[in-house]
Formats: sequence, C-alpha cells, structure tokens
Amino acid sequence: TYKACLFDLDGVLVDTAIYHFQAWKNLGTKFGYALTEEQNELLKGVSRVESLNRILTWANYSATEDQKSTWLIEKNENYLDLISNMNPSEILPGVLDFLNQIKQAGYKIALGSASKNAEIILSKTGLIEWFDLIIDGNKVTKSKPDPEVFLKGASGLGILPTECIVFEDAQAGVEAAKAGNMRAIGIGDVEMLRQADKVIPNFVGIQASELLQF
Ligand code: G16
Ligand code: MG
Repeated sequence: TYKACLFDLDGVLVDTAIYHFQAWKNLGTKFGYALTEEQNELLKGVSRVESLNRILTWANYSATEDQKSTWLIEKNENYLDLISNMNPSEILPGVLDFLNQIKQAGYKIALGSASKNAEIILSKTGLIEWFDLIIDGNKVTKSKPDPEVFLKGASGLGILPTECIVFEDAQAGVEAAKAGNMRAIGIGDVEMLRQADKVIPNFVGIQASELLQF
C-alpha cells in the first residue's frame, strides 16, 4: 500500500517554465541566440547547468568556463526577479483540491524537484505548508532520470520506494521514478510519457481515491 506522494514542481504544481524560458531568452541575447519554444520544452526538468550547456550547443557557441559561470548567475538573478511576484493564483488548476484529498487520506507529501529555487516558489505560492519534506536541486548530485531525488524523498520520509507515488510532467522524471521502483503518474500527454503507469492531463476533477485506489 502507498504511503506518500512525491511531486515534481515545474509543470506539475506550478508553471515556472514560462519564467525559465524568458530568463534563458534574455541570456541568449549575450551570444546572439534566440531560444525557441520547442527548445524550451527540452529544458523542462533539466538542471540549470545542463540547460545552459544544451543552449550553447544549439547556438554552436563555445563559451569559456568563466563566461558560463557568469551567465549561470545572471540567468538565475533574472529568473529570481521574474518569479518575485509569484502568488497562490499560479498554482495549477486542481492541485490544491488534490493535495487536500491525499492529506485527508493520511498520505505524506514530498517534493522532488531539480530546481534550486524550489523553496522560494513553494513559499510565494503558499504551497510550502502542504509539504512534509522538500528534496530539491540543492540536495542532489545526480539529475533525473537518475532516481536520487525521489529515493532521498522516500528515505527522508522513512518509507520504502515501493510505497511512493511520483507525479511528473517530464519524461526524465517518469524514468527516474520507475528507476527508483516507484509508481509514476504522468501529468500531460500520454504520447510523451509512455513509461508512466498512468497519465492524466492535469489535476482538474481528479478523485484521489480512484487514482490511488484507497
Ligand atoms: C525545473 C525546471 C527546469 C529547470 C530546473 C532547475 O525542474 O523544469 O527547466 O532548469 O528546475 O531550476 P533552477 O534554475 O531553479 O535550479 P523541475 O524538476 O521542478 O520540473
Ligand atoms: Mg517538471
């Protein structure tokens, strides 16, 4: 039987991808590159460093290590500025109702995000009060699809991986959950999330008792 729900952040609880996109586009002007929306899709769930590496590859730009570390700082400063006004209205539809249902049912709730800014976002949106444990980009050394972020979630809650259900919008995140021996529920398009045990478009109207079979 399942005891905990582990949530990804961007694309599951909130849509911070729009802010990451804006900040990466702004950074791109430094090396004359215009990031597209399709490319931004490929950066979802990917760490900050890895995102920059991918963008530089697409731009065919060979940056020095100094440039890269300066740009990572600049991108994040710009991103922090862009998310500074985030508020509870940016919680994705159906999320609060779903959290309420699982809390009532006695499930533990944890975060498993690649973002180093997860706590700020959870605070600004008020989501933080729902969480028993937060595992974010500051607490892991390996990126999804490595299961580290979710395995740390399970061990931090003191339960087995097989007692966890992961909610993820990114392919790499679903892979991470499966690699960690957890149940994976994909949020989004079933064609994109083939490895998930089940896929839902979003949380609107979702009955937790049906979805999680309790
Ligand atoms: C999120 C986003 C990624 C972002 C990553 C790192 O992942 O989807 O686009 O690059 O966090 O964010 P930061 O620069 O804030 O450390 P997740 O795992 O929450 O979907
Ligand atoms: Mg995500």
